[in-house]
Parts: sequence; C-alpha cells; structure tokens
Amino acid sequence: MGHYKSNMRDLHFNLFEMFELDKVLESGAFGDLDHETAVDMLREVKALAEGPIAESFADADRNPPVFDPDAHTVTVPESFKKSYNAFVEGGWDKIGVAEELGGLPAPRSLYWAIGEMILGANPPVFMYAAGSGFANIFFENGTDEQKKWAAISAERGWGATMVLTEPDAGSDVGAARTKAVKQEDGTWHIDGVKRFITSADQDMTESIIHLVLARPEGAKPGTKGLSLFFVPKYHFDHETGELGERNGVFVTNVEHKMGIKSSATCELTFGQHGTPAVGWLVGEVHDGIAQMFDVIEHARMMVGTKAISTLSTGYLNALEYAKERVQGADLTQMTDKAAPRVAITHHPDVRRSLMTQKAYAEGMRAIYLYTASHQDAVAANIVSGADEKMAHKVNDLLLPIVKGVGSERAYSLLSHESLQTLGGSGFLQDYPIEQYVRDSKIDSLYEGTTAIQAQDFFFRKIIRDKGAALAHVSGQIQEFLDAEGGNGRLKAERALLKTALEDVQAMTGTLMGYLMGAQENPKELYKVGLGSVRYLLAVGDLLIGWMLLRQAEVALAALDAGVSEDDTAFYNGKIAVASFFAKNMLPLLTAVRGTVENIDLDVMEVDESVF
Ligand code: ST9
Ligand code: FAD
Repeated sequence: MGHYKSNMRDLHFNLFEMFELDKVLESGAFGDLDHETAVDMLREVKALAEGPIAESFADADRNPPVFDPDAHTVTVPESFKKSYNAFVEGGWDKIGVAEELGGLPAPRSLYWAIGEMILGANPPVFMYAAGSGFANIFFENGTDEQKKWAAISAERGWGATMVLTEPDAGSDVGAARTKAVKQEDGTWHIDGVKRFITSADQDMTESIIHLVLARPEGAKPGTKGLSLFFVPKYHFDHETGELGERNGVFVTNVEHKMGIKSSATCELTFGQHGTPAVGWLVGEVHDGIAQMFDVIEHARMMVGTKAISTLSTGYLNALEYAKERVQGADLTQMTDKAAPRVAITHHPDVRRSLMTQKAYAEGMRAIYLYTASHQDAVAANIVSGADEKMAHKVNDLLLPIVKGVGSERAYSLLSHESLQTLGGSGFLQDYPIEQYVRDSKIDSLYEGTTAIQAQDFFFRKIIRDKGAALAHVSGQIQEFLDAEGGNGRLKAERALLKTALEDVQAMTGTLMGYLMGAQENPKELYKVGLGSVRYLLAVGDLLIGWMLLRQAEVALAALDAGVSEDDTAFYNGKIAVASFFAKNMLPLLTAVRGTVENIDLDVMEVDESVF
C-alpha cells in the first residue's frame, strides 16, 4: 500500500447525497455520462492514484528533476515518468476538456473529485499533465486559426505553462518588464526573463506551450498594459502539428526548493540566446490579464484542492497510526502504574487533534465541491438555486476561500496536528507526513499569497460585487437555520452556527465601515488590510461549520431510514464531527469579531526600527 489514502466514501457522500450529482447528470448537459460511468471513473482513479501515481511520490522527492544548463533541459526521474504515463495513457488528462480537443465534458464537481485524488497522491502529475486543460483555455480565447493549434496541442499531448512572474513582479504582476515587439508578419518577439515557472521544461512531452504575459512596446503600465502571447517551445506546422525549429525560449535555471521537488520550477528566458522567441497574440486582442485569469482561476482551484486533499491523506495516515500506537494508560487510570496501556486514540488530546483534522479535511472538501458545483450553471441551479450569472459570482466569491483558507488550514493542521499525532515518528521520512508538510507549504504562496487572496475576497468579490454573491450564500445559511431540520436534534449546534453567522456579518459590516471611513481619512484603509486575512479565515470557518451541519442533517435522515453497519459508523462520524466543530471552533469567531472591531492603527504608526 502506498502513502496515499483517498476518502471515497466521503467523495460519494458529497457528490451524490449532498450535491445531487445524479440530477446534474440526468439533466443531459453532459451527454451520455451517467451514474454508473461516474462511479466507475471514480473507482478507476482511486486505484490509479493509490497505485502507480502515488508510487513515485517519495522517490521523485529524493531524486528531483535534473537541470542541464548547457542544453537548457530538465530531465524528470524515471519513476515519476511512470506515474505521469499512467495518468495520461488512461486519458484522464482529457476529462473536462472540450470534445473538439478530444476531451470528455464532465460536471466540474466530478472533475475536481477526480483531481482531488491525483493531487493527494502526487500533485506534480496533475500539473505536468495540465496541457490539455491549458489548450482548452487557449481554444476558448484564441482566433479560429489558433483554435486549430489548441487542438493540435491537446492531440499531441504537449505540456503547458502559465508565465507571469518576474524577479520584480510577484504579487505585483503589473510590474512585469518582459517586452513584446510586433513583427511585420504579425508575430511578436518576446524579450525578457520570467522566474518560478512551473513545468517550463521536462522530457515527457514532445513540446510545451507557454502562455506568456508581456508588455507590447508603448503599452500602458500595470496589468492592463499586459498582453497574452502563445509561445511554443518548438515551431510547428500549423496544419499538421509536425515539429520544426526550436523557438527562442529557454530554461536558464531550476530552483532548489523545500517541497514539491518533482515539479520543476524554472527561470525562463525569452529571446536572449541568439534565437528570437516568437509569440502570437492570443485572440489577436490586447486583453492579457483578463485572459490569463481564465487560467489563474483554474489554478487557484487546483491549489486549494491540492492542499485539502493533502490534509485528508495526512489525517487518514495519522488516524491509522493512532489506532495502532500503544502508549500510556487511560487518563482516568493515570495514578495506577500497572494499568493496561492503551492505543493513543484513547487519549483526549489525540481525539481532539484527530477530530480537528477530520473536521477541516471533510468540511473543506465539501466547500471545494460546493464551489465546483457553481462552475456549471445546471449544477448551481440544483445545489443553491443560483441562475447562471449568480453561479459565476458564487464561484468567484468562493475561489479565495478554497485557495486561501484551504492552503492555510491544511498546512497548519498537517504540521501541528497530523505530524504531531505520530510523535517523533512523524518527523521521519519513514512516513509521508513530513513530505506532506513540505509539499503543502507552497499552497499558501503561489497563485497569489494569502494576503492577496484576502484582499481579492474583500475588495473584488464582496465590495465590487456589492455583496450579491455573499448575500446569496448567507441566504443559504439562513435558510438552513430557519428550516430547523434534523427533527429537533443538533439544536445547540444550530444556535452556535447562528451566532457565527452574526459574527461574520458584523465583521463584514466593520470592514465596510473602515472602507467608507477611508474616504475621509485614507489611513482607515490600513484597518481593512490588518483585518482581511482574519476575516477570510473566519468566513472559511463559518462555511465549514455550515457544511458539516448540513452533512449531519443528511446523516441523521439516513440513519433514521436504516443503513448498513459500515454506513452507520460513517454517518455517526458526520454527526460527531459537525457537533465538535460547532462547539469547539465556531465560538472562536466571536473573539475574532472583537479583534476586528478593535483594530487600530498603532502597528502602522510605529517606526520601522521597532520591528
Ligand atoms: C503560479 C502558478 O503561481 C503556480 C502553479 C502552476 C501550476 C500549473 C498547473 C495549473 C493547472 C490548472 C489549470 C488547468 C486548466 C484546466 C481547465 C480544464 C477545462 N478574478 O484588481 P486589479 C483581472 S502563476 C478574475 O486592478 P492589479 C481583471 O481582468 C502566478 N480576474 O489588479 C482585472 O480587470 P477588471 C500567479 C481578475 O492591481 C485586472 O485583473 N500569480 C481577478 O492591476 C486588474 O485587476 C498571481 O496569482 C480575479 N480575482 O493587479 C498574482 N483579479 O478589474 C497574485 C484581477 O477591469 N496577485 N483580475 O476586471 C494578484 O492576483 C494581484 O491582486 C493582481 C493585482 C496582480 C491581480
Ligand atoms: P512577493 O510578492 O514579494 O510577496 C512577499 C510577501 O509580501 C508575501 O507574504 C506577500 O503576501 C506580501 N505582499 C506582497 N504584496 C502585498 C500586498 N500588496 N499586500 C499585502 N501583502 C503583500 N509564477 C508564474 O507565473 N508561473 C508559475 O508557474 C509559477 N510557479 C511557481 C512555483 C513555485 C514553486 C513558486 C515558489 C512560485 C511560483 N510562481 C509562479 C510565482 C508565484 O506565483 C509567486 O511567488 C507569488 O505570486 C508571490 O510572489 P513573490 O514570490 O514575488 O512574493
């Protein structure tokens, strides 16, 4: 058995019992795809993920890709290639991709459930294999001629990258200096150095397409002056796809990192090695940042799902260990030195820790699948009654939660709780958790750091949206509270959720007040910046509490109807975890509310020398 432990029962529960995937499939929006096929797909991916995909996880960490600076190439370890091939040879990289590109359209909830298992087993496999997904986005944004190139790229299985970051342009993408110079034949020459580019070279695909943000000469500063260019590693025949000359884009360094070492993080240099880096303007329109955000939105969902999946397998590994590890006597017999020794699952603090891990892993799984359900109009309508426009807004609102909360909570719980459950053994490479910790730290950094997610959440997804999507989701929580389901059970927990909703609503009002105050005194805006990450995490906790209680209600109904022994344990687990989270986590939001209400400017006013 490999390191990766999926949670198929919980995936099924979410997809079919919570988010009504059967109804989504029966709508006909996804052709012939039916319940049996979806279940088969999940089962096959589970076997693949736990088997060949997980297989190279540790080996490729200890023997990461090798960079040859003279040839500008990256060689991926053989063990990893096997995992990659197992994924693409099964055609799994084509799920969710348009039929024109040889793909199989699928509901996004199913797509991300499949993604969860790959991302938990070996995240770089998913990333290197994202070429067809990138081609799909290029297809959607491209001219008619470029659509054909996208189809060629998907058919030939080319790799792909997203190229934004430069040494002086990280969070501040608009500071990018890479230039684009128009040529007489309508192509562009790209000139500059990008850094930290994931998958910018490898030896698993015959070519790679780079989607690059660069600034046409004379274009305005900031993100709005950037355009998006299609820059292939090799020139190719635009009709047949046959490869031609090498294009002038070269990897000039590969970073040495704390984690996800099998994912090559490259410096990528354009047009500075005697060959021009020829690019084509995507869609022949100068709308680069908006086009790139089509990729970024997928990538943010991917990063959040990766983090949540890693927490889930971290928890399940910790749980397995805890059930077997015998240490100490039951606390009630602590004075009896001859008392029998017990498995550590008997110790209250281990139980607290395991239940905390379970709550966040399962609560955040529900959040990413709820979010995914808003990526399809038909599913959104079934899940929350949102129309197409609202579905889009709800997805926008929740992406920083999936990415920002998912990554922060996963990393913190993996290191503080999952690893801790194993005691000193957790620190060893004999177990996968130390690698989970190292590999998941990146999730709060790339695709926009947590501070950036928190600002995006407040300024763009709430203020600019005039609170519409937030009101839709809050309305759903209120409806749940008003419905008083569960036949009078979990009453205390509902009351705690009600208080949590009020606390979050009060925090929203407070931050809006600071924003309005900034019209009189611009420094009031600092208060939003000081409170925004706390606020993001608080909304995350509210949503987790809500999801877990909704799940508990489904579980109560199932238990009332009568279920098998295995399922009895599963549903009892749902009730226990919802109750635990409501009693132990939701009350903390009242303190966060107080902190947000009391933010002052002291920390902004002290001299830098005091730090
Ligand atoms: C990176 C990659 O880190 C890491 C992993 C790579 C793995 C690769 C594999 C990925 C697989 C997934 C893809 C598979 C595809 C599958 C498909 C299957 C079919 N939402 O606020 P303003 C736009 S990459 C939407 O003024 P500033 C919008 O157009 C590096 N759009 O921003 C807006 O105009 P308007 C990642 C948004 O102050 C315009 O931007 N780097 C959003 O100029 C300007 O907005 C980062 O993420 C949004 N949320 O710039 C950078 N926000 O307002 C982080 C903005 O008119 N920094 N737009 O609509 C930021 O995000 C900054 O906030 C900033 C600020 C750059 C946007
Ligand atoms: P900085 O922007 O310098 O941030 C430093 C600190 O300051 C952070 O804590 C940040 O939160 C804070 N900060 C910065 N600005 C603000 C602000 N306005 N308000 C509040 N706090 C702020 N990029 C790509 O284009 N393509 C890729 O494929 C890619 N892959 C990557 C893979 C890896 C392994 C890594 C490490 C990075 C990758 N990146 C990629 C780049 C990644 O997206 C950036 O590292 C990230 O956006 C942060 O930029 P930075 O590292 O320059 O940090």
